[in-house]
Amino acid sequence: MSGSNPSHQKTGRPQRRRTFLKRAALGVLAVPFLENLPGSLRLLAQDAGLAVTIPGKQGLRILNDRPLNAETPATLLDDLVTPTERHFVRNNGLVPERATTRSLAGWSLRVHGEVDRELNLNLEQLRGFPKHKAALVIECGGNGRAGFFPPATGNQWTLGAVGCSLYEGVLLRDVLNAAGVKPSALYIGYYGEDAHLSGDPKKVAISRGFPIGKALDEHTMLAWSMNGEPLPAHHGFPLRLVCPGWPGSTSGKWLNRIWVRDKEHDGAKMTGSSYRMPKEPVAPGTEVADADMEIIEEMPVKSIITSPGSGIEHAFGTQLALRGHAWSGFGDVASMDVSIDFGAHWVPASLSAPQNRYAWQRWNVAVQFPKPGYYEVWARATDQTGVMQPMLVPGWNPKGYLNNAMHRIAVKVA
Ligand SMILES: Nc1nc2c(c(=O)[nH]1)N[C@H]1C(S)=C(S)[C@@H](COP(=O)(O)O)O[C@H]1N2
Ligand SMILES: [Mo]
Repeated sequence: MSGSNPSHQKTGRPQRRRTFLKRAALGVLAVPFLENLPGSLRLLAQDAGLAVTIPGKQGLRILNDRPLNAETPATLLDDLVTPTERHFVRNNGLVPERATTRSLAGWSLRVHGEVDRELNLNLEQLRGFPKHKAALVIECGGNGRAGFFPPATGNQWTLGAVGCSLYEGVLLRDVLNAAGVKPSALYIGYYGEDAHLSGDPKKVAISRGFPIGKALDEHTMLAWSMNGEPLPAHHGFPLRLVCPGWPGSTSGKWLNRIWVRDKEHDGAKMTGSSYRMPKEPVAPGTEVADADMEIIEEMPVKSIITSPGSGIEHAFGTQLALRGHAWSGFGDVASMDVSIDFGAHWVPASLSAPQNRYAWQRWNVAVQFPKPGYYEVWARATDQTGVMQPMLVPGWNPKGYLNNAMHRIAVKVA
């Protein structure tokens, strides 16, 4: 993983607990259908090294079961367009019943607030707007959290809370313009149908948003389809926002309401330390007052090595082909380089243009090792503003956001 020993996946769990879990899970070995186990047992089984599946997903690593949070190992992110089975899942609350029953009865999208006319649109009416289709990166703001020390609480994502799937729907701006955006409009806030973990209907699991400028930009979508199919239950059926280039938390799922506001939205997980960074850099472990934090907007430049995986053995004297993806919330990625000598020399990789703005970009390179032995391959993207990925974990922050350290893999050349 990024910023620490590349040959180990850090889980943030102390070793003692793992051993205990291993023993505890042996009791469930006799259960033939692991996917039918209750969630807590699935986690135990996974910790014991058994293959645990989430229905509709393949090879994901479960970090939390209630709410469901699961990331994708880097080698399973090799596709240019991430298949739905391999797209990470980040739920803050409980998947709404509608997403499983697939019923549209009683569903509409309400658009209200600083608009000339309130809208209530069903899916058929939404389909009447000009269609929009794009491959878009969604990356959780906490992707890479496991690399921070002292550790930040929350899901210990390593590299895999990112995906680039194909979304189809309409532009948010077309719908907002149909409602007529008043000059007083400053920000939008989203609401979805997922319930708070407590089950308390007065509590909201998450309600975030973004400035009206981002809402009216030509890339922000209301999507009903992912990879050519109606949105799956975990990804927001029947409608979600896709706000590319910004933290995944802005891409509201199970969407049923957009509130156009005359001030910054203050819904659940918009305030306090949620999805916020210290305004000024702080020493690791510092307590930061809410007033000294600011909302995360663009996600920084980043890349992953999707092939080969870490820990492979490679035949001496032959070239090793490496590839992966690179992306940035600040514009296209301009160049991609790899190093096989801990950053002493860099080899440029070939880098493809994105298939559309905010899609990730494929990179490829072949390297030759000078002698047998142990190597690390480091991969570094540079975006079009000239900013590159840091070698080590960047600025510590209380919630462990925005770790875009270079991905490193271990290679044994023999
Ligand atoms: N309604 C709702 N929208 C949501 C969330 C949620 O829990 N509820 N999680 C957010 C977060 S934090 C992320 S990173 C993305 C994850 O999208 P995915 O599960 O499709 O990968 O959805 C966002 N939209
Ligand atoms: Mo997230």
